[in-house]
Amino acid sequence: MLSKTIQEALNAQIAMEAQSSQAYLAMASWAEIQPGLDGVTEFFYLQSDEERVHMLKLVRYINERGGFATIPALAQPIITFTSLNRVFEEFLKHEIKVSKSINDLVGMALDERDFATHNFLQWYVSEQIEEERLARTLNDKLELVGDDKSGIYLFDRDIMQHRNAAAGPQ
Ligand code: OFO
Repeated sequence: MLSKTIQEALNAQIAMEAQSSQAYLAMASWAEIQPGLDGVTEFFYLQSDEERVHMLKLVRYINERGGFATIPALAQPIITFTSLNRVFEEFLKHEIKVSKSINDLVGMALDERDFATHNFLQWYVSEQIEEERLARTLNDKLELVGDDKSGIYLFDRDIMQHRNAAAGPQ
């Protein structure tokens, strides 16, 4: 059985994963209407789907452990961006925030000696390492490219390869 504190914290994490899914969906939609960003578009549609899976895992876990997973309302994410760099800066910023939240949850599970939740969260710990690494790599690459159009072309062409290379445990 989950404690009230853990249940609330896991429910807050549901909201965060859902918000991530929404944020990446908005990035995908923005990229889709820009010329020549097919790779980036695909990348964020997939990221968005993945975040929904992360949310679902939490929903199922809370209910399995005798709690009640509450489905949250969502805020509108950022929907327009002044540049591709801004999109990826936001992506990294967001992943860092999620990692911190997962770490706090892990700490809480240990404090409460809730080893089942601690164990469950390890999957998220590994996932965040991969996602943060991927976000940093992509930001570094974009910084190198600057405003060079052929560089952006190659970035867009290769982005799915970076994603596949960084794919963590599913
Ligand atoms: Fe949910 O994996 Fe990143 O945010």
